[in-house]
Amino acid sequence: KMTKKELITSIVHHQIVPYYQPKMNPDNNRVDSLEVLARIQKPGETDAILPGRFIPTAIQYDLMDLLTIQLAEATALNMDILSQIFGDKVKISINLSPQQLADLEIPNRLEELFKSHDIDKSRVVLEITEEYALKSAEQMESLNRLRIRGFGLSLDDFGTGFTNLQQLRSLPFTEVKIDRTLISQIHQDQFSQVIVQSLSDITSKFNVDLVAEGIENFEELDYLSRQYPGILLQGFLICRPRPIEALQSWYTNWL
Ligand code: G
Ligand code: G
Ligand code: NA
Ligand code: MN
Repeated sequence: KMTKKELITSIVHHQIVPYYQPKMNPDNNRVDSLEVLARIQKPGETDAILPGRFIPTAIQYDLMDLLTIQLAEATALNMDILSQIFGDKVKISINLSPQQLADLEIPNRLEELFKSHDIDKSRVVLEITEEYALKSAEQMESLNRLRIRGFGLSLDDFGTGFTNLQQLRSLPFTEVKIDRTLISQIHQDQFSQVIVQSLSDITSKFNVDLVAEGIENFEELDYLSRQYPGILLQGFLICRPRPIEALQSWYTNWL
C-alpha cells in the first residue's frame, strides 16, 4: 500500500492517469462509453500502479477528490480524441467513492470542469457501487440531485449488495452494471440467467442501459449478446483498461 507522502507526490506531479475500458454494443460493434480507471504512472516505469495500492490510501487521507478531479481533467482534455475515435456520442464514466456522495463538492467541480470544456453532462456518467448506493435517505437524496443536474448515473456491481428489483423503481439510475460474479460462466449457470433476464426485461422497459461487466471468455460474450438484445458488454476479453494512446489501435483491430 502506498504511503500518504508517496501518493501526494504522485498527485503533485500529475502521475494520476486515466486508463479507459470500453463498454461495447454487440449489435453494432460500437463503443457506447468508456469507463475511467485510475492508474499511477511513474516516469521511466513500464507498468502502471493499480488502484488496489493507492485508493485505500486516498480514502484514508481524504485525497479522493484530488484524484477524481485529476482523472476528470485529463479525460476532459482527451474528449476530442475519444470523439474522433469512437464518435461524438461516446460517453465517459467516472467512479465515485461513497464519501464523494456526501456533499456537493465533487458534483460542483465536475459540472464546472465539463462546462468549461464544452462537454455536455449527458455524456458524463457517474458510477456508484451498489453496496453504498442505498445506505441512507441522504445518499438517495444526493443521487437524485446528481441526476437532476443531468449527469448519467450508473449502479455499479449490481448483485453484490442488497438492492432488490423493487428498489430499482425508486432509484434515479440511467445504467445498471451487473457484477462479474453473475456474468462468469453465465452460459452454463441457470440461476444467473434468470436474474439477468429479469434485469434485462426491467431495464429495457424503462430505458435504462444494462451493462455486463467482467466478460472473460467467448462463451459468455456469445451467450449474452444472443440472449439479451441491447445489453452492453465490458471485460478483459473485449478490451483491458488501457491509456488513451492505445485505444485507436485496439479499436482498429476490434472492428
Ligand atoms: O482499475 P481496476 O480494474 O484495478 O480497479 C480496481 C478498483 O478500483 C475497482 O473497484 C474500481 O472501481 C476502483 N477504481 C478505479 N479507479 C477509480 C476511481 O477513479 N475512483 C474510485 N472511487 N474507484 C476507482
Ligand atoms: O469496481 P469496478 O466495477 O469499477 O471495478 C472495475 C475493475 O474490474 C477494474 O479493476 C478492472 O480492471 C476490472 N475488470 C474489468 N474487466 C474485467 C474482467 O473481465 N475480469 C476481471 N477479473 N476484472 C475486470
Ligand atoms: Na466501476
Ligand atoms: Mn463494477
